[in-house]
Amino acid sequence: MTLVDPRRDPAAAAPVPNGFGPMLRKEDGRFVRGRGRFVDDIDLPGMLHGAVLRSPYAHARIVSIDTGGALAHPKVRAVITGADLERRGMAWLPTLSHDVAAVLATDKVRYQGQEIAFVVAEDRYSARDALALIDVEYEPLAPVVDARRALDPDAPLVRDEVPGRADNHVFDWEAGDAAATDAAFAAAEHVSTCDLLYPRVHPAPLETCGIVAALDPVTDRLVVHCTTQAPHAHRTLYATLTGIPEHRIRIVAPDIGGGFGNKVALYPGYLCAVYAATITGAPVKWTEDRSENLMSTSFARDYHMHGEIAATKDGRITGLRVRVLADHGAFNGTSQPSKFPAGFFHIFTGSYAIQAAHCRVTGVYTNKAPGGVAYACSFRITEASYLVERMVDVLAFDLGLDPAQVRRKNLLRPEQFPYRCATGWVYDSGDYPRALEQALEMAEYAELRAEQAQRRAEYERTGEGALLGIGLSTFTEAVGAGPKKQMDIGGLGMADAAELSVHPDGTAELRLSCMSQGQGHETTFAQIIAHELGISPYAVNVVQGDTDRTPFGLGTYGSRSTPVSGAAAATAARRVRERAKLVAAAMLEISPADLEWEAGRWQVRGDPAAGASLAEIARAAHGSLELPDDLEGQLSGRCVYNPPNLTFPFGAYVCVVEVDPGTGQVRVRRFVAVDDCGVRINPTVVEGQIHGGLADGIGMALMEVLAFDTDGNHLGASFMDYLLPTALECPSWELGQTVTPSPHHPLGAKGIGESATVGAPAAVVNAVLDAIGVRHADMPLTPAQVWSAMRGRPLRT
Ligand code: MCN
Ligand code: CUM
Repeated sequence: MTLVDPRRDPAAAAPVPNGFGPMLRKEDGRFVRGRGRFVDDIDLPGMLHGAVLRSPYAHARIVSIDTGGALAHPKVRAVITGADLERRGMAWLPTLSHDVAAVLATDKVRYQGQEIAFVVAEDRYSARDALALIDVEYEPLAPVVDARRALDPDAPLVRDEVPGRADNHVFDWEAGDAAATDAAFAAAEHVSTCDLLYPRVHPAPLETCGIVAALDPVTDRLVVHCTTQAPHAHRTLYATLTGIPEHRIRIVAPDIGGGFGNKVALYPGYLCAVYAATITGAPVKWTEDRSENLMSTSFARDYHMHGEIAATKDGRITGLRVRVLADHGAFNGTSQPSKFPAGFFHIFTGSYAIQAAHCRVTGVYTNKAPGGVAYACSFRITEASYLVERMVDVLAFDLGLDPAQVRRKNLLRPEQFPYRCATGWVYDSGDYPRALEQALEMAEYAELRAEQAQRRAEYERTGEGALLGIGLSTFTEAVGAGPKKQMDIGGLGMADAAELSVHPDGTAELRLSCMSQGQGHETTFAQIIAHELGISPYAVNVVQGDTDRTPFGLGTYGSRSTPVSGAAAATAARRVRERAKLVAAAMLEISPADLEWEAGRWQVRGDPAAGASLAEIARAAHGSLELPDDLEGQLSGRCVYNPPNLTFPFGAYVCVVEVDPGTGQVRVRRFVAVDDCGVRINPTVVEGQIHGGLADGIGMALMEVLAFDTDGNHLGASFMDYLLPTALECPSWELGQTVTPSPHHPLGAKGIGESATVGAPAAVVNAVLDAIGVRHADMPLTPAQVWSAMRGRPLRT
């Protein structure tokens, strides 16, 4: 693969053919030189520093808070408590999921790490020191930690501030046809059931969350530099929550060091910094440390699932039924489209033709941090995909069939697309059998099975050697929310705008509402414009992350940037191209109908030598050329794109593991991943996204978990305890691809940012359980878990 080198003179750089293709990321020039500019790099004159006092208890009544000691600290400028916020009506604020959440605790604390007070000092060290000088008297209460106990009649009440509330129930929600599904199960030849936990995990971006809030004394505006995946949505939320009108708020997201969903929500620390800036009149910076990030910001998953799968004796699936208990923590603060309390979980029939399906989800409060959905989840499709991919393997186990055969028998066929699944999603396009066969071929599946049998026989004979396991996952994703009629976040419809201006010299500026956190938008979105206008991607400057400079849109999560903002950018470019045609016609004194577009220029049909390049047209459009009355000068276009449907990327994964039966240690020997995200704009970036997601999959399957003890103490508040996968745990990925364009996306592209995180965990788990011949054991499959499972006693978190 040849790569275009960004260090070369942009003007000299050969445009990638068609704009699309592998090229090094433009943004990496500054990142590899350490010249990225992140929120914590921002230093404003007179800036103060905030620190948050957090609860040591999971559940306790606050008897009193004495801030006197902290206020006496010579460098402390202010100490804010819940009582201060309460006077301004800001102690409790609405969440995106129809609940309220405490900004600073007033009555009691509901999870360990909950925010109680905010100290503002002249430097970060003094702010932190002063936390120890605040005296809080607590009356500890029994916590509810296990979601399975949350609805017991004697369970401690998490949300007793709500008058009349008698239990920890948040919501009940269902999808699919219960009666038809019951009938399918009643008539089934075979039924397999399994209880599965998708444990609580954390996105854990390298850069933690942070903010610098400042009131500009000259313009009287609130300027917020913040780690946000959704700058415009945050602007609307700040306006709603603070009462400052939206035109007086500017949100700037500089470089972001990983989001993974963690930077979608508004956190108490942000609001405290904004409040502190208003009362002190000085800019206030607040940057979390690692423990704060792991303890208090958006966790992910925490779904207890009871799955039932009905089938014929030869493995044709006839029904799927799921009952979910969802642990939402102390406040229902999930960031997701507001009409979907369980996100997009109801795509749980996955890649299979299962028309009798029903799921019921019950949300409960516990004494744990709020949040939910975040971590490359596509709004709970991770949980759904894990469920169905695991259930298919359980079915194969129970029937004594090969998991590849069961998948072959049940995958949707290409001629079934567009396919309406049992819960109403309309899959846009796909060829699932092709992806599966390609993955099995790359993995040399038959040979692997033979090696597995040989190794098992050897182990049984000698008690020595590693066991081999082969795990499959054939998953379907759904990314690119809207359409806005069905999907909104906090009442904001999920559409995105893009604006494109071509400068007089023919280079261009693209202004986007989405916000890269490492996905390479500065490169790939420039490639989209290059593709549409026939100019070099180096000639396109991509502007993002500043609400004063970019059009409104809902931001980057749910892998929606390419499906939504990408479509907006392509459409804006096509509008520019059409405008350029009219200008060219005026230049050439010819009818527009006689012009054709070829490689970045409008030329006369039948006389290709006569024509004008985009740069010549741009110059003319900004110049003194006489244009028709109805044609504005200059060369720009914009688009607000409301997607007609989501895009449905998919893939087939094969994971090969070796398990040491003596220690339970797992080594991932190979990982074959065939992904289909439709047309690939930049294959190198796409592969990078897949690599990252596959590593996530290994992390969740083998080591990541936010665990709690029975008192609600958080047991994973550092990277010593919350384990992330490194290159050491990852094999050299073997990637394949198929290309099934999305029929409704202007470029035929589908999102890819979360596919591997969604699809990989099941493949790894299926492989480990296949190696040890165990029907089911919950993630993470640590050595202790594997060892116990092999002895018939899998651990339960
Ligand atoms: N792309 C492409 N061709 C396609 C699809 C995508 O070239 N057919 C490119 C895109 O243009 C973009 C990248 O691949 O540069 C990812 O695109 P997309 O699938 O649209 O996803 P988003 O840009 O919306 O990214 C969001 C997604 C999410 S939701 C999480 S979570 C996640 C992920 O991206 N967080 C990440 N990948 C991440 N990667 C990094 N480095 N850091 C994060 O925080
Ligand atoms: Cu759900 S994590 Mo991503 O959608 O930012």
